[in-house]
Amino acid sequence: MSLQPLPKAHTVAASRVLITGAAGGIGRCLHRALTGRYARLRLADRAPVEAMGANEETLLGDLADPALAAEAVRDIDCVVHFAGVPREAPWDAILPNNIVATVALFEAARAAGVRRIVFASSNHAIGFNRADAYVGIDEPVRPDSRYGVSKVFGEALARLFVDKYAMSVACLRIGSFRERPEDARQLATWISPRDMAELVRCAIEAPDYGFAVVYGISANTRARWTSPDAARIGYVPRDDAEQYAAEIAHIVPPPQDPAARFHGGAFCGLEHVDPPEGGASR
Ligand code: 15L
Repeated sequence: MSLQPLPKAHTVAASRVLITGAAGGIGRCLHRALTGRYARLRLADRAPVEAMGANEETLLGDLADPALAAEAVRDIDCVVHFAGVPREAPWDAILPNNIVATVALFEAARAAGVRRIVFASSNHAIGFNRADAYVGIDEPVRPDSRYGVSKVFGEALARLFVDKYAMSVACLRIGSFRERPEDARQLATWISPRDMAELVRCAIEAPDYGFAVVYGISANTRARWTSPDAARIGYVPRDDAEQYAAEIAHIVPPPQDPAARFHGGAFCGLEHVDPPEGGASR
């Protein structure tokens, strides 16, 4: 599916947008979709990014450095924060990249008067909820990994910045971002590139919404995550993983595997130990 740039925005509150993690998989998708849409698009990453238009700037460096974070947010209306380690990793990777850098960026944004942040959270913030139950945004968080803990941390930071500093922060609990879904779990968790770009566009452009948590999934027939806040930012997904069901519905882990029992899939199986017989049940 080729992704066309979205048409230019004429009447949006945020006309100067920063995307962090712009060289990553989702970052590149957002860049392609949003190029030309805003008065300024700044693209930050530790890896080089190539500008696509005259109104684009690139910034190379590590956001855990407060000076770099301050430079990244200067004269920006909306920060779209997708930088960080996108998978499970040791603490010495998660702490600097997903926690220290997120704090540095949020604090820099606040100090610079930025009013809005779009935060790339993840379904792994709730991954240890049982797969046979629907999960919305009021269930307790149950991270399934150190990576998931970093996303819970980011959501808590977001809540603080909304309640204390009256900013708008959207936490997008992204599911499985792929060109097409690859297994039975992703029939529920998939988000297409087109819907991903639309979700972020909505979070950038909607009127002030305070704190919002929205699952980043397409309009999947088998979806098990519910997003009442989606309507508040105007997100209406268009794709549905179901069209691929015949090819992939048979790709399932064994029923006793944690990957089958919990929402977070394979992340739940990593280092997983079942409670002893008669112990606390999950
Ligand atoms: C994520 O948060 C990861 O970044 C991605 O690699 C996928 O594993 C996805 O979640 C998922 O749950 O499928």
